[in-house]
Amino acid sequence: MSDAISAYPRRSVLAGLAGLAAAPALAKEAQLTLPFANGERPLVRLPQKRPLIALTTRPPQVETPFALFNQGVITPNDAFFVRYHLSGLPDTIDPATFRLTLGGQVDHPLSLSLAELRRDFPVQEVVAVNQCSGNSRGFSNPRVAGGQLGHGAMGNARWRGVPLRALLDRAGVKAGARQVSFSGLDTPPVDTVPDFVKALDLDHARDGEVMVAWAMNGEDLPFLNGYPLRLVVPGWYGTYWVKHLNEITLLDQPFDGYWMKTAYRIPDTPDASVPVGTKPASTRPISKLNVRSFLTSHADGARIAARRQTQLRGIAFSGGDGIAHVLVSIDDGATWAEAQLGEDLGRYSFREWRLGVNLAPGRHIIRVRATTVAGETQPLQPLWNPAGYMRNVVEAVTVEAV
Ligand SMILES: Nc1nc2c(c(=O)[nH]1)N[C@H]1C(S)=C(S)[C@@H](COP(=O)(O)O)O[C@H]1N2
Ligand SMILES: [Mo]
Repeated sequence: MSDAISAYPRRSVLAGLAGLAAAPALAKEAQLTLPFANGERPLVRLPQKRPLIALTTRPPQVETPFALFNQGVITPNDAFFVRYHLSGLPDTIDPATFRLTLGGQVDHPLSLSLAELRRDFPVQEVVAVNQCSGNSRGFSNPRVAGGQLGHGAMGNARWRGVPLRALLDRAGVKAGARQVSFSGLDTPPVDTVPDFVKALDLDHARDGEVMVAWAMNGEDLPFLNGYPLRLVVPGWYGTYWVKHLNEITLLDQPFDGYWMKTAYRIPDTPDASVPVGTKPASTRPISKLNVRSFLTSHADGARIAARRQTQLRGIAFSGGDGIAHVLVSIDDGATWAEAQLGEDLGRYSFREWRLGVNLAPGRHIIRVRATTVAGETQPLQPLWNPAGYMRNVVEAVTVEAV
């Protein structure tokens, strides 16, 4: 067995976090401009990360430069986005003394070391997209409050860990249990800010796919992506993917903490939207990813050789129904051609698509539209909600053939 625990370069994590506390780790590397008003952003280098697009520094929040998504369907660990709500990050986590507890409505409460977790339970892997609910919020029109993100608050990785169901079975869930809550080691800066706790219905928690993961793309989780353990909820928005997970609690009633009851809620309408500028009459917790697709091979404003074969390429993904097809238009949506799909890494993964095109000289507006096996597709006009969640409109990229 690869003993990644003792092999873990603990000192480098500690050193990295010491660096995080000291502002110079956030020294500006360069600038980059996202394509909306006030989109100027510094690139910063956080521990274990290459330079990424800074949103805030306390807590650390960075998104992935979009060009990276053209390099492959797996997002490298050092390029994976980082999102936190609370500034109280743990500054040291000792893998030798760390414990994951599982309590509440169970017959046998558990307190597991990392070694026990890896040794005593089945191990499973899934390739899945972690996407923030507010990914692409900066494109919302009219603008809405919240982190003004481009399209880089998403990433696709191979996660390895223990199915949550195995832990629940070991603890023995009591008959009255209804929900499971998840809490990590990060803490609010002041008592008035509620701790970051999320919850899933018991049936979802024990579906065999929700995982407690310790590895990402074959390595320990980067510290800022949740070392040593995080929840992985395939097909659901990143908000449920609790990092530095150390406390799982079985509840006999729905969890009503701030991060479920007040935050991360969407209009309770079929497409989670409301008319622009209005408030929803009622809301529900955000849940499953909607279907999205992107052109990654060419950025807005790119110049392409005219009257030659050009390969367009990109990605598509959904909340787990699988991508049925991807259509591409090079004439702003007047006509569409079906792209070829790349390797299938599973229904929660980014799926590559490719299409060869031959462009006449001039400007071309390229649009990409994915449809799932269940028949869900992307809207041609943007949907709107007050929090700017779940953007999945068919995006447009203008290129110039010369
Ligand atoms: N402990 C903890 N886990 C957390 C959060 C947090 O603030 N604290 N943010 C959540 C949100 S909203 C998102 S989008 C994902 C982002 O995961 P990443 O930082 O690994 O990219 O982490 C989730 N897990
Ligand atoms: Mo998020």
